[in-house]
Amino acid sequence: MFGFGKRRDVEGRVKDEGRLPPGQSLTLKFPVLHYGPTPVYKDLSTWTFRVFGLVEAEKTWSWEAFNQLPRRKMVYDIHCVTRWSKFDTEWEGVHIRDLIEAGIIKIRPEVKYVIQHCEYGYTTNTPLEAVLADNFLMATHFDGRPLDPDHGYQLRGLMGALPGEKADTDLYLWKGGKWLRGLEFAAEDRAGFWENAGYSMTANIWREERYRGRW
Ligand SMILES: Nc1nc2c(c(=O)[nH]1)N[C@H]1C(S)=C(S)[C@@H](COP(=O)(O)O)O[C@H]1N2
Ligand SMILES: [Mo]
Repeated sequence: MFGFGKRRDVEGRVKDEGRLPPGQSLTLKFPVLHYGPTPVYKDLSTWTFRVFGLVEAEKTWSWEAFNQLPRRKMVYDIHCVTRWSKFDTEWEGVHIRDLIEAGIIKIRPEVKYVIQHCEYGYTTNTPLEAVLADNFLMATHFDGRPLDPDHGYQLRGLMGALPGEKADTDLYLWKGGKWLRGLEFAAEDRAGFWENAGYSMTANIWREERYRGRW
């Protein structure tokens, strides 16, 4: 079939380019993966985004104020631990390093980890380097449009790999929390939702760090 042929062709190309991590295969779709229900936002006036933990001053933004923050467009290859990968995906949103460099957020020197806090108590833990690297974006838009509810509307953490650049900070997609409501800066690592269910704390896609322990 045409669809199948195209999938295989594109997979062959990204594989030749060294962009297909071990154990992954390409999808042209955009699967939806999460635990629990999708939040419905009826009233954006009650939505807040909060930065807390080891910061000089805790901060809270309204949706309106969040949209005034400096923004970026990024292109990522995204890799799900359940073995699908999607290439050259286009996102727009806010990057934490831009906020730090602009003095909008001041983190303490002892910070080593960032915990993303999402609706319904979903959390995921990431090393500070991955969040400060280009790999992590707090995304409001995918493919030029606001996120679909199932993909994280109205804000999601997005963890992806820069096309063609292998980095230690290339992590699996679950390290991006959908329906993101806050970031906690921490000195110690703390397992999040999927990490408590057995997923890897470190989640490097090139080393296939999928699950905790060795099995
Ligand atoms: N809030 C929340 N975010 C989440 C999850 C979840 O269960 N809850 N699952 C993660 C997992 S396991 C993956 S693979 C990606 C999937 O993102 P997608 O549904 O946009 O493809 O979201 C991640 N973010
Ligand atoms: Mo996942």
